[in-house]
Order: sequence, then C-alpha cells, then structure tokens
Amino acid sequence: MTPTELSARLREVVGEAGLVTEPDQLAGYLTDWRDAYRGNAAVVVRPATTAEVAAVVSLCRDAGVALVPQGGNTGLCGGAVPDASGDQVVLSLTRLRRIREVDPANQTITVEAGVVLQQVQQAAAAVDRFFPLSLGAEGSCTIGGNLSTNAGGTGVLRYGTMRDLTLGLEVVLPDGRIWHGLRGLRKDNTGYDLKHLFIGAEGTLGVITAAVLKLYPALHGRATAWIALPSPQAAVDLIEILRARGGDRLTAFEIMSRQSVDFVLRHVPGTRDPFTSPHDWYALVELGDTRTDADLDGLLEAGLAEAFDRGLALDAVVASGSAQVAALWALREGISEAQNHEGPSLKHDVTVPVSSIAALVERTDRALQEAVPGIRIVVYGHIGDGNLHYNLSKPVDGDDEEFRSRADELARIVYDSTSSFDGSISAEHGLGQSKRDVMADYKDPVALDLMRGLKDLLDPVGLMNPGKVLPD
Ligand code: FAD
Ligand code: 2HG
Ligand code: ZN
Repeated sequence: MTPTELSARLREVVGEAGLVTEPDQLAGYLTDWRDAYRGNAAVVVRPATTAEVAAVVSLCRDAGVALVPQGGNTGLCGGAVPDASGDQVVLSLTRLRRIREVDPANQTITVEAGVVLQQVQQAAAAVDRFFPLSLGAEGSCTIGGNLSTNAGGTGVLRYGTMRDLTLGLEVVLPDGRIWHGLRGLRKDNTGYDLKHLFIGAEGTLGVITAAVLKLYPALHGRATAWIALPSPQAAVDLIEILRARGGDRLTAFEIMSRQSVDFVLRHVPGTRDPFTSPHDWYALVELGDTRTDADLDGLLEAGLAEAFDRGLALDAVVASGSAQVAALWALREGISEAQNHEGPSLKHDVTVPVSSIAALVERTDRALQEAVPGIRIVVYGHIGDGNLHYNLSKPVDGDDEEFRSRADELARIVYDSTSSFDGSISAEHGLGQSKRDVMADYKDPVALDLMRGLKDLLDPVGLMNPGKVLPD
C-alpha cells in the first residue's frame, strides 16, 4: 500500500476530522512540549472510538507502517514523538474523550484514553469522591498517557501510582483485536493480571482505549505547610514523625533544594519566598482527612513542634486559606518550567529506598561538582516515595552546547550513584527514547530478556512504537 493509499483508507475509517496531513497542523504532534525531541510524520490519525482505533491498527499492520500512540504529549522522555524517518503514523487518542460511567458505590470511574486527567478529578469531585493522581501537567495529560507511563506525581505516598489506581483496561492489540478487560473488580484471581503488561509499556504493546479507575472518599479537610530543613535526612525523619502522628492523613511530602526554589522565584511571576532568609532545603507537606472537623492544623503544628525540638525544622509556615495553599504549591510545581529558562535541563528521574535518600544526595552531589565545578543541581521531588528529580543546569557562565555535550557523562554519574543504592534510573517518567539505550546497563539481563519475549509475543512485527523502551 502506498502512503497515499494508506491515507485514503485511514480517511475512510476516521473521516476528514480524524486525519491531519497539513504541515502547519502536523507540527504540534511532531515535537514534545519542551521541544527536546523532534520527529517527522506525514499523517496523524485521530480515531474517535475503540472500533476506529482497531480498524486503524489493522490497516497499519497490513500496510507494514508503525504507529506512535500519543495522548497529551506531555511526557518527558520522548515516548510519544515519532522518529525522524517520516514513515511512522502518529495515533492521537485525544478524541476518545468520553467518561463512560461513574459508579460511586463501587468507587470507580470508567473513562476513555483521551480524557484529560483534570476532567477525571472533576468528575470524581462532582459525586463527592476523589481521584488521587495529581501532577503538574494534569490540565493537559491524558489518562491513556498516565497509564502508559504509570504516572506518579504528588499523591503516590498515600494512594500509589497509576498501577495501583487501575482495576480494568480496554486495549487494542497490535493484531487489531480488542481485549475487553474493563471490569471494576477488586478481586479477580482468574490467572495472570494482564492489565499490568500494558500499564507502563509506553505504547509498545498495544493501544489503551479505556480504563476503570479507583475512586476514594473526598477529602474535606486539608492542612498545608512549607518548612525549611537543614538536610534531606531531616526530611526523612520528619516524614516518620508525621506518619506516626497522622497515619494515612499524610497525603503529600515533597522536597526542594534551594537551587530549585531560586529558579522558581526568578522565573515564575507572582511567586515569593515565604521566609525572610534562604535555607538549603524545603519541604511541602500536606495532610488530608475525609472529615471537615478534623484538627489537621493542630496535628501538623504538633508534628512541627517535635521537629523544631529535634533540630529537624528551621522555619515553617502553615497555610491559612486556599490562596496561600496555591501560592505554596506554585513554588513546587513551577520548578520544571522555571529550569527551562536557565539553559538545557538535563533530567534524571531516580528512585532509591527512602532510607538511602540522604546518602544518595551526598554521594551524587559530590561526584557532580567534581565533574563540573559550579554545576547547578536542581534536586527536588517526591521524597516520601524515594523519588528525586536529579536535574542539572550549566554553571552560571557556562555554555549551552558544551554542557549538553557532557549529558551522557553526567547521566552516568547520577545513574551509577543511584545503582549503588539499588535504585532505579526511571522512577515515574518512563524510558521513551531518552533512556532506552542506557537501560541495557542498569536493568537485570533476565528481566530484559523477558521484556523482549513479551514484545515478540504481542507485537511480532514491531508495529507499536518502535525505537522506544527496549534497547536494540
Ligand atoms: P504522552 O506524552 O502523549 O505519551 C506518553 C507515552 O505514553 C508515550 O510513550 C506514548 O506513546 C504512550 N501513550 C499515550 N497514550 C497512549 C495510549 N492510549 N495507549 C498506549 N500508549 C499511549 N509524570 C509523573 O509521573 N509525575 C509527575 O509529577 C509529572 N509531572 C509532570 C509535570 C509537567 C509540567 C510535565 C510536562 C510532565 C510531568 N510528568 C509527570 C510526565 C508525565 O509522564 C506526563 O505528564 C503524563 O503521564 C503523560 O501523559 P500524556 O497524555 O501527555 O502522554
Ligand atoms: C515533577 O515532579 C515532574 O515536577 C517533572 O515529575 C519533573 O521536570 C521534571 O524533571
Ligand atoms: Zn515528579
């Protein structure tokens, strides 16, 4: 089938509204939001139903043309961007945007892959329920992308990752068949749990078209604090204090280095330092409760008093009112964007056991400063999950190109250090194209063999997102 014939056949399936071929309209699908990865494609196909997705997959399989699934295109590893050949077809799922069912008694919501995360949160709130996945890109990322990257974010500490929030999936397989696994069951021991193959697969094993997700009771009470800390170890100790006092009420615990906060204060309009003098580390902590009359401020203040007594906290502000809560979260959520204003951001999304966090930071910072004196280390993230974003910016007077040319060497330093604590080189962003080669050096070889075997079983011709996840 020639490319023109394939386009004509695809148009028959998805209609005029479902096909993009004009270069100016294609552009947004061919690069990621940071413009860190660029690819090429002559066609973007946008089916609106699961049956259309299945027909598109079958057509592309028959034509021998590879597909690159894409949701909100907010991923950080280039997984949704096609390669440079121009031969791949981008399969955008953003027209699959129906919320199929909300079942408050079963505490579930059934949504299609293209529904934006924020819309799921809002639909849950409308029935006095809570969908806990929360991340900076929630206004534009999609449930299909969240599932395919097994997204994490700030609620993992209490509620887990997307893997933990999913009960059932509907998937179009690379051979065009539809797996109807959309069941809202908390218990189902009828053999292998297939949904976990597709969650976190970054579009390499099939196309997720819908999911049954877990809901939780709505949180009606909330307390938020911004705390200055002397060290990452103090943050780990403070988590223990707050867990001992508040149990599951601890819903978020984020850490930020001063460098990270400096970038936000410099580049994000309207932000300001809650304290009068700078500190080396900060934590943003949140408690939540289903009851409106729970004294969460009191609980937080008692935990902080213990932390001050033990020298674990140096200063703190407990937010009064939603405007202050939003202002504190802006200091955290602005880091990713702010760093883009300081030249190339070399991103490393690593995880170690929480008990090893302090030693990881000490060892990694020292090695990085030795390699590039003056390097600006933008460490922050979900410390309660052992997950730090070990992002790097060039020294103040450094040169962009020279810094970029050292990316592999600096990544090795971060990953070797992470590995020495039995950690992972991708905590929550996935592998995409940016980390797939380096994976060969850090993943257990037997695990890699099994992954290749699964890929061969489900996608023997390599139709789904080739060049991503699996090293050559
Ligand atoms: P895309 O970027 O479009 O795709 C991501 C991957 O999934 C690609 O490999 C793509 O091929 C595949 N894919 C997409 N849809 C489907 C589908 N339906 N079926 C099969 N494969 C599919 N991530 C976190 O985990 N935690 C965070 O805290 C976090 N914060 C972020 C903050 C910002 C400001 C930004 C920009 C990103 C952040 N991310 C975070 C990255 C995160 O991976 C994405 O935001 C989100 O999960 C991706 O969703 P998406 O719809 O944009 O997917
Ligand atoms: C976050 O936690 C995201 O803010 C993005 O995972 C991290 O931009 C990054 O490196
Ligand atoms: Zn993160």
